Amino acid sequence: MGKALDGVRVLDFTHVQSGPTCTQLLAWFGADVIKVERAGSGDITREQLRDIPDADSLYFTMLNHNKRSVTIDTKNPEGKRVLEALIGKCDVLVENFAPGALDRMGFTWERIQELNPRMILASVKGFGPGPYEDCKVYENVAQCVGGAASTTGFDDGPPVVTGAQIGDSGTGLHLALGIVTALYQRQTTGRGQKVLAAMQDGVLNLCRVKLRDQQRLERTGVMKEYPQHPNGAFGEAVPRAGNASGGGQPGWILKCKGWESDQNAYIYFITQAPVWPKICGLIGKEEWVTDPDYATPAARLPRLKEIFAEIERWTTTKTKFEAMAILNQYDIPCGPILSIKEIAEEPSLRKTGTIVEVDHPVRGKYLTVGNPIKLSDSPTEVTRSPLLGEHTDEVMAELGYASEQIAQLRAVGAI
Ligand code: CAO
Repeated sequence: MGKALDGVRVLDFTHVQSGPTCTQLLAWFGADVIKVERAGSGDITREQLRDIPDADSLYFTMLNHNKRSVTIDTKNPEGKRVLEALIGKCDVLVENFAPGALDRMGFTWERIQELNPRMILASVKGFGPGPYEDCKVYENVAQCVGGAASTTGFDDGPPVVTGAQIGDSGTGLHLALGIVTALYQRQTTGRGQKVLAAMQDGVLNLCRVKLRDQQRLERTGVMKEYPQHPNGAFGEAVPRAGNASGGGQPGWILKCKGWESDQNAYIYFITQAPVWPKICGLIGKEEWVTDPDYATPAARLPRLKEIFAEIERWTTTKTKFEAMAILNQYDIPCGPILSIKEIAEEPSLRKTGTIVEVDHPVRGKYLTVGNPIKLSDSPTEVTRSPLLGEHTDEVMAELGYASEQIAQLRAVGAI
């Protein structure tokens, strides 16, 4: 079966996490992704957080599946010529260098357009145009400047970053959508264009509901579903909401059987209004169905702490999986806190290809997260990440270089 992006050639100048997640997605959808790396060292993540000496790290392998690797010294004049040939042949150039690095290599947008007017130039940067546009940015910086850290954690503690890589992988996803959209528009215009996904913007997009709450707070001075209500105080900015639900249905994380020794023996419990009578029945509080202090969502809001404490008395008598099974019988929305170990071992995720075992010639078998986006007519087969420069000769031959020329370029350090 063909793939959705068959025939699309991507010149992949990405490194670390944000850019590589984007190009890995494009590769999973069928694009030919040619990753350009520096000879000898390559993407810095090849050697970061290594668990096996001399093997590409899991950090690298898990972000660079289904790609080809070529080594080119982009500062060498001969190397630049090879790059020019590649730019002429490719549809998309993706990069996440520090601001200005591509220009310093000599590949300004104007030069790229001269070489290939159909080229789509896609970039991840830390910030969009403005006072911080020249700054380098990593994941947690993006979480801090995009609104996530100030709104994560508990009211009485410091800001907290999340383990979800919303700055890197989140921005990679945004960029991938920008690229396929630009490819679509190119079908009618015949022209390429620049696509920019700034990490601050990507994180803020994912924190959209917090900007909603900022404006609600400014208008009314209170947000009744937040834990600060009714006993705490609200300041000028959206506060950290602990584990409160982001939407109109109050929720909280509650202890389950075994919580004393297992730090993941918890469940997220949502007191969805339509199933309130079922919740009351389950926890033995039938009187709350009709008691005016508890009968309506508005009446319950100032009493959420007490309500969740009562529900927790029930959840602590069950394991998180027992609680999940019972609650689902009553259509009560909930979610056990799954450890990464439990997720890695979950058979249904293996079956759908969301968790995949991959074999690598140096490191052997390892687990990775497969393509989370499933297309019925473009299934994803995850193949291992390339060794450094594994495809240099192959790609050079495709560009029309003879083997003697390739050897010569290698001798002068251009590839
Ligand atoms: N041959 C020769 N030189 C190469 C090369 C190659 N194949 N590939 C890269 N280089 C050079 C670049 O030209 C650049 O040189 P100059 O600074 O002299 O122009 C140099 O390598 C370093 O590039 P960099 O500044 O992008 O890398 P860094 O390690 O200093 O910074 C990062 C890393 C991520 C902070 C920065 O790239 C950045 O801010 N990127 C944008 C935001 C981003 O994507 N952040 C997320 C990263 S994942 O957490």
